[in-house]
Amino acid sequence: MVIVLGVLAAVALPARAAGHAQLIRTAPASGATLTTAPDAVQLEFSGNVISLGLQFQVIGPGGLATEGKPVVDFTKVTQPLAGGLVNGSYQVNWHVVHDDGHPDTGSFGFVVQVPGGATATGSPVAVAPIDTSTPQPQGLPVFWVVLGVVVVVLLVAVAVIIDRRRRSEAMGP
Ligand SMILES: [Cu+2]
Repeated sequence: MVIVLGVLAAVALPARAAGHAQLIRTAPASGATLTTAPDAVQLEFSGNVISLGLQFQVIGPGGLATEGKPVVDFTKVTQPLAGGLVNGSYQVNWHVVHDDGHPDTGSFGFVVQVPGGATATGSPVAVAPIDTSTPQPQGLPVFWVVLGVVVVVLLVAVAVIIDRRRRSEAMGP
């Protein structure tokens, strides 16, 4: 039994290390036609997603349909939608970062077709594409560098003063 488990682990571990978590499910499903307007879009991955670098766009006939920020719950990311979505095609563009630090991006579409539902009025709203570049750590602000130098200079000055006092006390009568 132990040997069997060991062999299984040896086979399974490299396969797991080879790639990060995959998207395993979306709600609504890709290509779905819904007769009830959804109140959220949810992605489910095979591994955890971190709360950093999350970007969601849900673009419908009336422009952006998202409301509020996406929420991460371990392997699931939920993006709330505005109420009363009009009928038409919606495109979801997403960008997440897996817990191994790798970014992941994708898109899918669904159709809202509520019987007797409203349609968009006016011309479609242009939406800029999401920024899928990996967030880079920002450079150290000058303020903190200057503060660091000042602190070091003060510490050295204090050390010198203490050292002089000790020496003068030692040389005293
Ligand atoms: Cu990865």
